[in-house]
Amino acid sequence: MSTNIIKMSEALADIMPQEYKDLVERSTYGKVDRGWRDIGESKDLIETHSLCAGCPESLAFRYIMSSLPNPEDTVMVGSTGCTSLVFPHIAVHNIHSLFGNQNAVASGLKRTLALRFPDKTKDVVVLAGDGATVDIGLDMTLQSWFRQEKITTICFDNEFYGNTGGQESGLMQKQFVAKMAPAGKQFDKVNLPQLAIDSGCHYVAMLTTSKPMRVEKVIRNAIEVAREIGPTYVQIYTPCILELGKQSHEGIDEMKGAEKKGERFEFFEYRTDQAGELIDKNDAERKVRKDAKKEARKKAKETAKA
Ligand SMILES: Cc1ncc(C[n+]2csc(CCOP(=O)(O)OP(=O)(O)O)c2C)c(N)n1
Ligand code: SF4
Ligand SMILES: [Mg+2]
Repeated sequence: MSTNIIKMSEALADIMPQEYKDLVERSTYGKVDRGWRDIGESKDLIETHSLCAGCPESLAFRYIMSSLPNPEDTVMVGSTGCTSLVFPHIAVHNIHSLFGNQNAVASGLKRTLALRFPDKTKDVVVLAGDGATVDIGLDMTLQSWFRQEKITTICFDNEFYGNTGGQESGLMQKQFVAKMAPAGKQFDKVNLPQLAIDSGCHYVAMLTTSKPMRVEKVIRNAIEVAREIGPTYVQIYTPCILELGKQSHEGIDEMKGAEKKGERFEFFEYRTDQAGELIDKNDAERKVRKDAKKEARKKAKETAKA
């Protein structure tokens, strides 16, 4: 299959911004073992997206995009919210679903792609906010897990409805007061990772986006397990710096604080035995490829010297 995913109309080429040209020409399609370290040389997301400056959602998006194991054969499913503002700026096939319906849409898509392309591996990845995943879309989210759909669900957890000005969500922390939720949250954050485990997910992780390598590994694991075994769930803290009254550079510190031991976003990972076996096997294969590459580089250097 061609890795030529997005194309520029020749008639418009002379007026397209350089950013868009870079996206067309320098995406990392076709590269095995891609990851966040490719960000400097490649491009999967336009920088001038419409999120607030410094919003951690943009960081998380970038790490996820660079970590998709098979971007040329991936379809992402978004939902209404701040996350959806980025989808028009990415170089991966994507669908915008009605708010809350994302896991139902992804389920149908996954099944259709399996029928249409029986000889291919097509990954379907949902990426939606906490309001879409846990509140209005909870039924669709859980039912897709009950049905063991082979899809990955990623929730950008900013602990409220960001896009509509700050309403309470099930993932909001207790006693938090938001602009549109002045009474303060009366009960604890819903434990969705536990619900995901109880609902049949084979790989579940909760993390912040402060450590790119961690995001890369988690995303890769979640997608590869979903591809072979069944549903997976990843919850990433992407604080709304606007609501928290933080400067654009302060998102990272907020995430580092929230992932400390005992804090609500301390790193958590769960794998079923079957998922664990697959992850170990894939890691071993990756290591063989990495060592072979290292050896080839060493040999090339020696040859150049001689
Ligand atoms: C069916 C439907 N209900 C409600 C809305 C209004 N709406 C748009 S975005 C949003 C909240 C999004 O919150 P979340 O999913 O947490 O994403 P965030 O903006 O925080 O990233 C709501 C309620 C809508 N667009 N469609
Ligand atoms: S409102 Fe908050 S979550 Fe939405 S783009 Fe701005 S900083 Fe990010
Ligand atoms: Mg939200």
